[in-house]
Amino acid sequence: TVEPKRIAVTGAAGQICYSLLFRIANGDVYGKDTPVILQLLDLPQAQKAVRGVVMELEDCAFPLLRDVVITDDPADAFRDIDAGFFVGSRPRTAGMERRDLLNANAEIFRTQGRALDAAAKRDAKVIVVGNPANTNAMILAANAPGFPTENITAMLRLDHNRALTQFAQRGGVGVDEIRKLVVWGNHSPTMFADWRNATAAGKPLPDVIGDETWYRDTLIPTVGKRGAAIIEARGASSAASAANAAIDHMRDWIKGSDGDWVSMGISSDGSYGIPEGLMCGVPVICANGSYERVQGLEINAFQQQMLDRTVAELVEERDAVSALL
Ligand code: NAX
Repeated sequence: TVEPKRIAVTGAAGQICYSLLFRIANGDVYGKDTPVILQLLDLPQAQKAVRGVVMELEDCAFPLLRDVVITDDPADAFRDIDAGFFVGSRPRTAGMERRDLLNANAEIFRTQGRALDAAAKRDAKVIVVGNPANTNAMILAANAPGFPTENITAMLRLDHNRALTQFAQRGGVGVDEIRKLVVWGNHSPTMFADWRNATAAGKPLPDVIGDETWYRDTLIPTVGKRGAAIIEARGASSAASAANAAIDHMRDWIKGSDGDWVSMGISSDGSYGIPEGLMCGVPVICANGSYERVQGLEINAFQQQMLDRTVAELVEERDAVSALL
């Protein structure tokens, strides 16, 4: 018998979790042989709504779902976890400045970092989805000094998946034929979808598409503004696709990425001139339950310019919350 995995999910009453929890309970992260226990965190005023979602989880009769914990206490939510999906965060409300938003979230992730440090297994894998995801992940790591920083990551995978489909449609290839794509930087419109090393069915992707102007002037901004386009069309922000990206990120980290690159926000070691400690999207290869940053890529002037822009934004965010680091 396989021991159940304990998985904390924050923001459990929210719209991303309305998709995410069902995917986890279905075995989409750890696989169909591994039972799971969900440990759900949300604010006190959202507890009733979480109980409603749990009723629906029960009504799915998922064979792998062994137990569900519902709590508003981070220490209870993170106790002995193997994995944590940090989805909950403070949304921007009318009249709120960017700095206020950064600070409100920094407070949340400071508290949760301390609870993670006190309660989680040291080898737990953490993904931060709640925005500003990269900076929230950095605060979480800074406030969990006894927890390995490499086990805390930020989600760039939705941007990565968005770029994959845009390239595949333009190139007339399958999404699964594209490899070695990366989205660098911040999960924000400054992120940089980089095709330089990518291949489609074994051929260089830039040659397959053969239109540098389209890449620079259409692809990059389309991916950067995709979140806004979805809000405009749907009247609500990306939810099922965000949940799917979080599942992809964690499944690949646990099971491996089969030699392919995936984009993950990880704590910078200074590679590519990215200041140490920033949680920045970079290319990684996942194998044996961990990830390795792809090293030694040659960066041309255009890539450098795009990287500089998104890294500058991460530095700005870090400076805005520096008191909580
Ligand atoms: P919702 O507003 O539907 O849900 C958020 C939930 O978090 C609510 O139930 C709220 O009560 C809870 N929450 C707030 N503060 C909390 C705290 N301190 N502890 C525990 N729970 C708390 O948002 P949803 O659409 O689910 O999005 C969640 C977050 O993901 C947002 O910050 C959003 O911006 C972010 N996203 C990040 C993406 C990424 O690629 N990194 C893409 C999708 C999404 O926009």
